[in-house]
Amino acid sequence: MNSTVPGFLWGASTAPHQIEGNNTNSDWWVREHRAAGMERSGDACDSYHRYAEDMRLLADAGLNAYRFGIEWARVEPAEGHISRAELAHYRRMIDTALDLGLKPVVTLHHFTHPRWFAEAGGWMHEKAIDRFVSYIHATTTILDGVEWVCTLNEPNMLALMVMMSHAARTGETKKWLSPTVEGAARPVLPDPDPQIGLRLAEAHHRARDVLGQHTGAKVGWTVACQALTATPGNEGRLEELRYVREDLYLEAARDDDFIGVQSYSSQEVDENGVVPHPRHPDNTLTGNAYRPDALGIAVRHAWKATDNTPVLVTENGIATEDDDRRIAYTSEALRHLFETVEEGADVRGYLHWSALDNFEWGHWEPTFGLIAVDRETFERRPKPSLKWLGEVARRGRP
Ligand code: IFM
Repeated sequence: MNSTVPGFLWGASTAPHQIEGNNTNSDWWVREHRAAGMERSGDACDSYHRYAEDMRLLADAGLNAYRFGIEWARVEPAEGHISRAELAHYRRMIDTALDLGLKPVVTLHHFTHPRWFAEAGGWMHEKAIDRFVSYIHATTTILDGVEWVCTLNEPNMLALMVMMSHAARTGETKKWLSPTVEGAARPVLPDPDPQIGLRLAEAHHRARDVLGQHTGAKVGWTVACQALTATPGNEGRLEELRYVREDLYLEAARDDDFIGVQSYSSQEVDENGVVPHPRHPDNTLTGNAYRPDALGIAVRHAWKATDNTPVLVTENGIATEDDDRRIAYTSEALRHLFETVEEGADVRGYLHWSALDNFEWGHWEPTFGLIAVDRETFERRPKPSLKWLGEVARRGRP
């Protein structure tokens, strides 16, 4: 690809619970302190206090965008009580990004909930959507100047989490399984319940309406795109499985301003369902197959399934200790991404997961970051991959 895409966002992504630290009023904090076999987020990367340093590193490297989140558990610590101080904190983050020349891409929900919401029944409660929309309403007061807003992160993974928590609460299973990590160690992830998915889609649509009325932002949601492909003769099975895992969520984005594509690997579907990642020395630290080509497959499918909704790659990356491998993976993934641009897909940006090595939902081992973080001193150590991605960004093409 020799030409650049005007206005293309080149950046990195994070999520509040994974980097901020001490998100003590959230359901995930409670879970980490109760569930066996889970590491705790604790101080995480202390980005709640060090966000300006994080952003400066990205901007100095040459990136022009940063995706970060607003934490509902901080903004609404008790039902109906909105913390003006926490909203002001997130407004300072937005201003810092803008001052540094980074376009803020703001996520309003990334897996975590306030404790009160979870304890009252979470997404299964009849008032869940009203509660979520009321929080969204509160965030609109600080979104002036923000061009990109994501309502719910990976609603298809969230639906699985809701399903598992509900099953644990009702005694159907006692074991908590993290869809983001344990999925790779088990044969395959279960299918999310489409009823939960439809409920989340309704929440997204209502949030989108509120954001449309009160802000000038482009609004979308970000889907875990699994780049599923059929083995010969299993195209029908692929369609069925892909609907409950992904297409329900992509189709719900048809009237959105953009679709957030999040891609890491690819899996086949055969007559028995999704084929587990083959065990191979190349697998990443989360057990996924090394498949940089997944991004092209994911974007092509998302572009089609959303009826040509503009695409923003809101996550793509690799869990590895070897930074050369991160550069090789990302370079290849970008090559596949820009092939989709040449084919005609309207791709607006690429945000790498992740800016920092961070808390991978119960695990610290899988390191996805462009920047390493010393967990005792919180010193940031940019990796060569940050410099490399910054150079790609300055050049404007892979
Ligand atoms: O860390 C997660 C992120 O929170 C959601 N998408 C996948 C990432 C890597 O597993």
